[in-house]
Amino acid sequence: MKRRDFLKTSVVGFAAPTILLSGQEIKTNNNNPIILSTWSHGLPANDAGWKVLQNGGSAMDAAEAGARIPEADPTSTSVGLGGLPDEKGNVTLDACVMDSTGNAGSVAFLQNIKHPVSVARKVMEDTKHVMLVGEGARQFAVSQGFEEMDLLTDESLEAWEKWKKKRREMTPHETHDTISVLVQDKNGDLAGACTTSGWAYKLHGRVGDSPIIGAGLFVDNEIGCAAATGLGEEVIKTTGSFLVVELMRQGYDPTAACKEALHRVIKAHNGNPDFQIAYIAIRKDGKIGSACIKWSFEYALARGGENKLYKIKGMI
Ligand code: SD4
Repeated sequence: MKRRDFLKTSVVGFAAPTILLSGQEIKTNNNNPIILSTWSHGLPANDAGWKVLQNGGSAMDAAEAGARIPEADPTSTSVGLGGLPDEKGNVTLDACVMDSTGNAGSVAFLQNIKHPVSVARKVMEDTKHVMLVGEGARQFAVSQGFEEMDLLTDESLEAWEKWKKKRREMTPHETHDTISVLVQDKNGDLAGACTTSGWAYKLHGRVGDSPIIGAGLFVDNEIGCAAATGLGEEVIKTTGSFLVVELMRQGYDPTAACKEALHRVIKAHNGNPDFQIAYIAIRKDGKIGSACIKWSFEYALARGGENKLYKIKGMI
């Protein structure tokens, strides 16, 4: 059976498809760029990324430009400026990028810098490392000319002060808004970016999945790319985005791959987890997919001159 026919017919539900050892037969989607982002702020992120693509920018340029939009938006309460702080009132940020060459950069537990995604890109391009954290990441950002600023807004300070009185544990689902941006440019190359302030009122020092390559984001230019939003601890434990890409390599279609990765989490929680995870994915041939555990999830898809929000239902 030809690979193309196999992809059309093979994957239904959670049945394991025949394992194909290489994704090299997946045809490349050329001249039909795609930007796929999490949540409704993915719409303005996609617009920004699209402009970059139109001006000849790469998939990586577009993913970074897209992620910077909610980072700079004070009303986006889980990303960058205005992101809800940890339990001590510190805004601590996680972000990563991965490009079509398999190169990656990441920052975690970064404070006082509005655009962690751009710092992550600097780590990728201007250092020999993949990941910088905390004070070291901040010092690196400053050395690269990033401006330091207080990321608490009047609103996020007020919300934190209100929370402090009761100290009720929030789940990432209650304060969701992590932005993950996946891009396929006109050459068919893939890249992604992911940025967040993470779990609102988390323990000081907590780092989620979003800066962890393979968890919050993974790109394999031969196969596809995937990214996560939701409860980072559970995404890390299942190496979620890497798993989605590997499942696509094995022949799962993008939505089936997202579902299978989530199915493992659901199974580990006796079929009824009380938290949300959602994945988005683009396969090299331009097919996109998404799935979420429960409730609903929205992704923004820009393709062929349109940029639209799609709502999907949870698996359970
Ligand atoms: C985290 N995955 O820090 C992030 C939170 C998130 O939508 O995605 N919220 O665990």
